[in-house]
Amino acid sequence: MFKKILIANRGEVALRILRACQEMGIQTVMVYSQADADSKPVRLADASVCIGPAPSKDSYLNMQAIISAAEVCGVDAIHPGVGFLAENSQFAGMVEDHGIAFIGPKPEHIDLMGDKISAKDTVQRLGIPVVPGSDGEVVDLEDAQRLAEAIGYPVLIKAAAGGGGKGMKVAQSADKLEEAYRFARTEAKACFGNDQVYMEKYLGKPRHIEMQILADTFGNAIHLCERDCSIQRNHQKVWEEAPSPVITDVQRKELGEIVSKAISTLGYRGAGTIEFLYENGEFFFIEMNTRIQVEHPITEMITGVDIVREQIRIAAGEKLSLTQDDVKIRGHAIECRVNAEDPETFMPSPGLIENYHAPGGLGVRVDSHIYAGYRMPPHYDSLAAKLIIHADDREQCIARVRRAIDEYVITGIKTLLPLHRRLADAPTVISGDYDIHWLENWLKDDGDESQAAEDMKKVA
Ligand code: MV4
Repeated sequence: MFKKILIANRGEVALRILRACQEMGIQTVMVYSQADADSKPVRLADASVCIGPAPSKDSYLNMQAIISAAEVCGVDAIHPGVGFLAENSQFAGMVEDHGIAFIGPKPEHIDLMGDKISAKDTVQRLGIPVVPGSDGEVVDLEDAQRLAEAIGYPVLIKAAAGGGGKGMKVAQSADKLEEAYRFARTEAKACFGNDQVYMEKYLGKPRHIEMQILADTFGNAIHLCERDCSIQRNHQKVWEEAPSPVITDVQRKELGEIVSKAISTLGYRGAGTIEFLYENGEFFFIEMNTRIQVEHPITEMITGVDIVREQIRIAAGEKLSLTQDDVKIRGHAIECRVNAEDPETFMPSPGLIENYHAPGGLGVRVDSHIYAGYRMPPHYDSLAAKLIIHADDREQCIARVRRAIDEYVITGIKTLLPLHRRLADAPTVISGDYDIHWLENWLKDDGDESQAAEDMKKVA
């Protein structure tokens, strides 16, 4: 097992990884930017190294600085966390070239899944259901027109190097195809330097269901059930839950078996998340994330599995701590992302946190690096805390969400807590009958459920 791990990340996820290391008796080295000198993970780490000024490109994305810190501190492994370099195969390769273990997948699997065309082609060959669409790249407008006729409108043009909604454009009918095709290619080129696009049937009212997997280097692969991440805006998840309120045990078992078998056949290593759209009882693969996810704690709460601990064990060449038969769902979990943002405008709200009192009690977990006196920096994402609630069933879970939010005190900055408190009272959230567009429609109607419900019927 590793003796010392460098955590190449910041904020709540750095703290999360640090906690797993400390419980495993592993020393921690925290790298940080000048803007994070006073951060909680830096204070709690066994050692810390300033790797540069605030801008991410000069610090958390500075591969040479991170690897130099790893060399100087003599670490055995690097955990990349979420975002930054977590899905950068060049970094993963550089780390391993320096004889340091990368706590994550093999570089070639990061590349394979980073390109959405190769990802889709790979998982389809492995038996995972995908959205009907082009067989690979759409090479020109003529190709697009022919494929769209075959698939049937509406169609979605997507960037191969895309993700998170960038380089995506819907064409509702043939006369809109050229504009959509050119827009997607232009945006893909601008955002990713790669204008390759592919086409899929556009699903109008899907849910976003993702399955957590873990695979060790002995061919063992298990799934830790699904998460429903449909409550989102502008491709930013807001409220996530596990298990999904609409997936049955039979569906869960069936999809889980397909996914676990595929991941084992692939020879994948580590934690991963397979993303699906779910509509009319069917699952359609859209993407695979080759890293741990922000929302992993809700899976930990319903299964009792410490996913970060398993990541570290797998990277150290140990077997998974559990088999698929050991995976049982107990109760229900919900995560509210407490972003430092204005709950009306969603504008970032950095600054000094004056008062901070986290809720507690049975089934209440707060994953956060903030504290009274901490200054939320403006340089990075706005995630200040994750309020993770667990209870015996969904109804009690939502009731506990309400109680925990009523108890949560954060002053000095604005946060999304008021939004989450309204979501916990929204009939559609309580019924669980939402899709990926519901939140944006609900916000447009200023949280007026009746109007949003009418809107949903219109798009059906
Ligand atoms: C789709 C789709 C509908 N039909 N693909 C958004 C970014 C990337 N994760 C894929 N996305 C979508 N792909 C087809 N064929 C709708 C979306 C989508 C979405 C997906 C999941 C969660 C939130 C979303 C928000 C907008 C659009």
